[in-house]
Amino acid sequence: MKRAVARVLVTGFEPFGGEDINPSWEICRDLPEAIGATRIHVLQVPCEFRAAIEVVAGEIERLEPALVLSLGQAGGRAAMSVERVAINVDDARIDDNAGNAPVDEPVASGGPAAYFATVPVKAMVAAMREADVPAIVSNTAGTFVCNHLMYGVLHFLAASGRDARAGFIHVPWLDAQALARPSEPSMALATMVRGVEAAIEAALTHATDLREGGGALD
Ligand code: PCA
Repeated sequence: MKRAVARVLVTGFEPFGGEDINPSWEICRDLPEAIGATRIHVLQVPCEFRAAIEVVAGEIERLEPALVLSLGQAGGRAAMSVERVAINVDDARIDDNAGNAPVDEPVASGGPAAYFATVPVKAMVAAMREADVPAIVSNTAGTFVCNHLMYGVLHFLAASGRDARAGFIHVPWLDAQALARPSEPSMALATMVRGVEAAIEAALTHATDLREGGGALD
């Protein structure tokens, strides 16, 4: 019998908030087509409540990936931030790209208060640091479209009985974006790409998470 090739779906967002680019999508564009025997599929996601989840859920149904890793821009953060948890709240400070700004609404009414990432967050952080990429476990993905998508993907996978693992990494400004805000931290695209590759490898090879590491960059 022919063995199915394992697939990973990596998503990045379109630009939002007045930016011309979104590092999360720039990373996707630079990822290799495969890591070992695993095919890497990338998908650009609208920065819109609801539509973001629908687009990714549709691609999950099409590809049946073993791993779904979503990326999002978190300007102002200094390190690659592997999110531990997504909460059942939409609370937008700015409009999404469709002009929606929900306030204190559930992502899924009747859904659990939160989902933990089902990827090994500490192993991913350790692997990124091993690759010389500053990385940290983050305990909040915010309450905008990124948290919404992370929650929505984990909810979709759980509700549809899929055992694919899912996680989310928030990434800093790209160097080019920081030219206009020189006192804010930024990272080179190649560094972020190297980090995401290391994180994917760690997620594929660690069935359970490490017991230490991932906290403060000390
Ligand atoms: N970052 C936003 C949404 C899209 C993105 O790239 C967030 O952190 O919610």
